[in-house]
Amino acid sequence: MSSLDRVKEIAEKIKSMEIRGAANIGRAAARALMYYAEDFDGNFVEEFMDGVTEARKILESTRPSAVTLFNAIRYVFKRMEGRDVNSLRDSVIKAAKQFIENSEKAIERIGRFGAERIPPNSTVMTHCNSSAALGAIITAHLQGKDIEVIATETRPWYQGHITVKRLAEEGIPVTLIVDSAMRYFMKDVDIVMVGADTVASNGAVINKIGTSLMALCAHEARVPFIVCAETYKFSPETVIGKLVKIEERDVREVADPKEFSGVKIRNPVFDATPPEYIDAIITEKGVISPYLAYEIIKEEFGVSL
Ligand code: RI2
Repeated sequence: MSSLDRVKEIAEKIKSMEIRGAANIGRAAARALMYYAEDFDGNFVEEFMDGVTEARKILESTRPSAVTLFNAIRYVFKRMEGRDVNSLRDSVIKAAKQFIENSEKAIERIGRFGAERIPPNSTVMTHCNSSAALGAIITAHLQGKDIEVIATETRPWYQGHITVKRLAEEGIPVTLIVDSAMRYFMKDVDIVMVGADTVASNGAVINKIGTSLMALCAHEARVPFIVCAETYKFSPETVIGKLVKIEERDVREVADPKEFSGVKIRNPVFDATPPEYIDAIITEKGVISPYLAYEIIKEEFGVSL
């Protein structure tokens, strides 16, 4: 067995979306590095470093828009230290565990802060399947706020199905709608709560395709549009001008090209919501205006220009 086997296995699952959801992807990347360190049975520092660099490359090539993946790896690499294999191994395992623990705590805090924003007897709309946004909705429900949820199915992967099943399990009244019905139902909604894959330094939020449309509908109807995002969703690269790559996945996720000869099919899976349509971003460090994204990036990652 090679020390990269479990890394490759996790990378494959991230690529095929068996492991999905931005937070989950970040934790999986940290776990993969931990497995690499655990499985490494060589004696040479150089060999360990070559392997961990290869692991990084494999993981980073899976989903280009998932900043959590890059930030999780960055977190572990920053804390990797030692002059021998044993200390390197221990530091990687420790950092990966820390990242996973911080991520779980962040979701719990966002749940608490987010629940404060959900009024009693209200209807919340959500898109896709975000553990951070669901945390807030479920916490509000557990606080006895008597809420209901309208959730989009979220083509082409139908992650909305996971959302509605989860909410129904919690005993929250929930309605499943097609994505294009979001404006039709916006008139019944008190607050929109979604997650984020990436937050850029100008406060734009990159999330599942259709999110920016939901923000536009909410804006038109004067419904608050709230994003739940841990600080490791913020992208340091955007400070130096890099644009967040919008992942375009296999078109067969949308339709079988063989049935549509002469037709071009496209499948972008994320879109960018500009900050002017976002009322607040709920992070584990508190509720902020999207225009404070740069400050969060500076504090979390340090900015060297
Ligand atoms: P949490 C998902 O991406 C969705 O876009 C969701 O809104 C976002 O990650 C955040 O999810 P995908 O992996 O981190 O389904 O809040 O493409 O769970």
